[in-house]
Amino acid sequence: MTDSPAPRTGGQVLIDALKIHGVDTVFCVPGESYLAALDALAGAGNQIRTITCRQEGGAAYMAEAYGKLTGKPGVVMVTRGPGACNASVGVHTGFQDSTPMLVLIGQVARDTEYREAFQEIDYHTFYAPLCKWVAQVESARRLPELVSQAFHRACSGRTGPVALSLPEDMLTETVTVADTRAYQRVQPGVEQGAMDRVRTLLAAAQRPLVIAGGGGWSQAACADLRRFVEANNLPTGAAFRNQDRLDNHHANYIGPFGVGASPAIGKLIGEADLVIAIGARLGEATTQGYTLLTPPCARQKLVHVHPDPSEPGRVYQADVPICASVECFLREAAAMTPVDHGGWGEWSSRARAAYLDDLEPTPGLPGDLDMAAVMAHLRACLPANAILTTDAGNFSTWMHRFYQYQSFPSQLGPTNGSMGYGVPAAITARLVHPDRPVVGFVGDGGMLMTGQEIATAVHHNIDPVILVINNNMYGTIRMHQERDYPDHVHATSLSNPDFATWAQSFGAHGECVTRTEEFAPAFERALNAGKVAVIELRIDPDVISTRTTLSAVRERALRG
Ligand SMILES: Cc1ncc(C[n+]2csc(CCOP(=O)(O)OP(=O)(O)O)c2C)c(N)n1
Ligand SMILES: [Mg+2]
Repeated sequence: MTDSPAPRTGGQVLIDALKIHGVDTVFCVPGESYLAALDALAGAGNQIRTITCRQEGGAAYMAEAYGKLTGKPGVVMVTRGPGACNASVGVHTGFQDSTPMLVLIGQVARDTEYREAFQEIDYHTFYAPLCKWVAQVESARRLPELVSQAFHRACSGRTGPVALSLPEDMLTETVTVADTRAYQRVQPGVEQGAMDRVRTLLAAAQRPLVIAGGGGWSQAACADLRRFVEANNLPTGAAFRNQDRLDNHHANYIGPFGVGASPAIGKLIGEADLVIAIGARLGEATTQGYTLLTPPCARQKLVHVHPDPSEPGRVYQADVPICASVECFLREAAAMTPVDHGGWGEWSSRARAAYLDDLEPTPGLPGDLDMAAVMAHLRACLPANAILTTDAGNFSTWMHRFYQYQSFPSQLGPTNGSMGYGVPAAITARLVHPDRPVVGFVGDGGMLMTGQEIATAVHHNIDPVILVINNNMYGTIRMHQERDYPDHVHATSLSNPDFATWAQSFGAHGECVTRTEEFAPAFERALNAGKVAVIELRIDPDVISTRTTLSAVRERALRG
């Protein structure tokens, strides 16, 4: 903090503020609109590393993954108009995933605003539904205040992305201004009496069930979740792509909700008489299109804990709505006197048994490369702290169903189902945790959305392993097409490069696997390649998910 400040450019004030708020990494694609900030960033090299990316969508996904991994805002810097447009996909992902992010956008000079100047966009309007807050910094003198406010807003309550628009001439302006202190996270605590109401409902229940997920988690919150569900013997499921909140080997873990979930967990929630949702929004994917719980008044009693006061009660009227951060709620839940849970011992073990049954692969799926065997190998050989990232697509059902997450954070996925996430997230995971194995999963469709960020990994010596599950199609959409318009295939087939040689041309390690027995040695070589590695897994295109084939989907649809 500068007490008697010297004159600085806006760019310098901005980067000094980032340092004060603990930023150690910035993901960017450069633009002439924010050269002064880049110049200041160059001088901050010993405190802030700059990761130069190849497309702003990839850069924003990387920053989003940073937010998920660290709980601190991931920072992405992009240029005006086109840069901000490209970045928006990662900002939307951050919004739906409640991930703290700071988006810094170069903007046209102040004296040309509102003329539709070169690449000018009004970010208040454009980013409004994607961000918690958008501000344009009209004077360099206000940078310390507005950057501090941005960090505060990104990290308080329901965490999420915020954006600052930075006019080019504001960044070059020289000002004398004092810095602020570092931001502090402000979390809503649990209202007096709320835990008594939770305990009363729980004591009266016969078949309670917990759903854990959403933003604002930490290792401490995960440890408290474990204490709470253990002490009360509560079956605990994971919200969509939030499978790393409770060790999947724990006797109370009953599997994931969302895409690829087992029919058994759907039945269980149908039988439950009390649902305790901790941190999860209870969104469309987790609730299977709002069918597992019916809005606005679910049949089950509902305790809904969420850090945004407008959430418990928005879609579902909770019996006990609680506005609290998951950390605050779970601290109290872990300390709560356990209820007598003798009445639901059988319920709890039945729920766990259903999860363990679902780990058994579905028999009869065709092809020489068995993805269930690939997952069994990864489960056996990866350590508890390995991080798996995923793109969106049907291939991800293999990880959802068969991988067992054991530590937090170990799963990074876009709950908004945004393609292109898997590779950038894997790069960030390995950058933040160079000591932990990182495996990114992506389909052939998603790979060509942001796979060029392999060049970023090569450039910055970041070496995750990427598995490309290739079925030569936008398989998810093909599945829906066969279900709704059987035999009317349109716009879902793909022609792909040879992914191994494509990866090699970037300077990466590349291999192709077509048979089950080839996978283990190829994976070992990839882990030890000393550089980013891409393994293409050519699967039988008929295998459309962990449970069924395309031909079965089509035949069922044709039969009506
Ligand atoms: C950015 C984006 N564009 C389009 C979609 C719609 N979409 C969802 S899954 C999917 C196909 C994914 O194909 P691929 O990556 O090959 O995985 P597969 O389903 O074949 O396993 C598409 C196009 C999306 N979710 N995100
Ligand atoms: Mg595909």
